Amino acid sequence: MLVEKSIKDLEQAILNYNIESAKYSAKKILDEGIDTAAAIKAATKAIREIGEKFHKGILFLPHLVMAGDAMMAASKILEEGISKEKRERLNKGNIVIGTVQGDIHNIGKNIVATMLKSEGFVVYDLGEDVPIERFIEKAKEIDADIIAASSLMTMTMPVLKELIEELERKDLGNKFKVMIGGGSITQEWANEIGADGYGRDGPEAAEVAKRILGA
Ligand code: B12
Repeated sequence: MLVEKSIKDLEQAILNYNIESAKYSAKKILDEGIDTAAAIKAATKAIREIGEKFHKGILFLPHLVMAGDAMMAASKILEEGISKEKRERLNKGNIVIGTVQGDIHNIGKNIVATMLKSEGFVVYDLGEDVPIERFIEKAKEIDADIIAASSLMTMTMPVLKELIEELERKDLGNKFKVMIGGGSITQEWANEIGADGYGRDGPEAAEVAKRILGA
């Protein structure tokens, strides 16, 4: 079927680190009116495959970064396809997302942000190296439902704990739910620090956000 072909093409473009082809497939997906969430799920599968090969030493860092670039180029186009009107109609909740202070990894966080958007959340992306105060300020400003924080390094894991402690100190622990993820994060760590949710990847992050908000 035509629908499946465009999604497969996108998956293949990422596996081939081909930015132009990823963009082309993303545009086709929009033209054909295909569900962007399905497209992002497929792209995440491709990135995961690249990640696994990287872990096994079959692929190297440049491959991962190039695949990430192809994924991000496609995501940007897919995001444009989610119209403002659709976002407002769908709005399942407001989410502030960022990578914690001291950490500049953003590929995974960007994927999660795109997935959340395509599932109907309004997402405010604060970028990388985000101080705790900035997460909290923005969450207050936009009346967020969830603060989603990414941490890729063991060194920055404690920042997530500090974020939750700071929210409690400010008596905001019940106001903003906290969802965490990233390479160094586990469900055990989420339980230990009292996070409201943990997601292994983009699609799971969207499921967890829906569960947290009962959306
Ligand atoms: C790419 C990469 C880089 C790139 C980053 C490019 C970029 N724009 O992000 C560059 C080269 C810049 C880089 C730099 C560094 N890196 Co680096 N990097 C990686 C690498 C190879 C892949 C990360 C990645 O993008 N994975 C692919 C994405 C798709 O996966 P992901 O990030 O895990 O995200 C998914 C999930 O975790 C989840 N998720 C992510 N965030 C969130 C958030 C929420 C809320 C939820 C629910 C889910 C979720 O969903 C995502 C999508 O599926 C990892 C190794 C690895 N195997 O992870 C090392 C790694 C993370 N880096 C590491 C290190 C040490 C560094 C440096 C300090 C190196 C140095 N000495 O300079 C610097 C960091 C500087 C800093 N202050 O941050 C270490 C961390 C070790 C540790 N455990 O502490 C790792 C593990 C490598 C290693 N084995 O040593 N790095």
